[in-house]
Amino acid sequence: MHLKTIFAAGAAAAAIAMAGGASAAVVTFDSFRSATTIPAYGSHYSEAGLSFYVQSEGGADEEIGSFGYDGVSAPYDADPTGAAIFVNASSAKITITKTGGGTFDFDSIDLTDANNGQTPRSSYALNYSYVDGGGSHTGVFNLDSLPGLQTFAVGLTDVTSFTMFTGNTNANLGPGVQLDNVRFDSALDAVPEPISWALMICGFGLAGATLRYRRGVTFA
Ligand SMILES: [Ca+2]
Ligand SMILES: [Ca+2]
Repeated sequence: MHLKTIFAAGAAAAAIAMAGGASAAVVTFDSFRSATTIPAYGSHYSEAGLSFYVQSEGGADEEIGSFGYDGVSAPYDADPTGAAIFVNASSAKITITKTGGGTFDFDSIDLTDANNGQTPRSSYALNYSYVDGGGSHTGVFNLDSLPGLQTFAVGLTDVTSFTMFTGNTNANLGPGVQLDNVRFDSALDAVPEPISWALMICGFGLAGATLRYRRGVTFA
């Protein structure tokens, strides 16, 4: 193998090992697709390392639903080939946490109002709050009134919990919501996995060997 090739291989192996500190994932909710009806799925759902918990703002359990079926509700279904979930209860909240505890980096989420633009809403402003290493914060997703999902870049790191407030009553204006494609990075602890260690040692070893060889040639 040519020296430059060896050096590149070593550097690449080291880079792969360094990149092993986080794993990107996406929650698609596609397991909600059903051929027959609109099921209610209870208040808890977990997929790909994230957990979703739907409650009233007072803390009582609420239901997750999905239009993900091949029936008359097709215009309401924001993901025609898979499924999205909806929460349309009055004054409900959807809390996202890392399954099993810890923090996650929240990259983006796809949203539309609960009826996917099929009926007018009193508001399209979806309020949220979240907790990260810097404390509690609030914000608003401003949804459009059109059918179809919008992707909202969130770009938050080290999030402990992220809560969206569905509103949809006069007392608490809001769109209800359908959500899909929650993209996140699950920060693995600083300790690399064994395969990463092997790649890193291999990478640094090759790089070191290359440098030693070059030094030998130069100063022989
Ligand atoms: Ca989906
Ligand atoms: Ca929309």
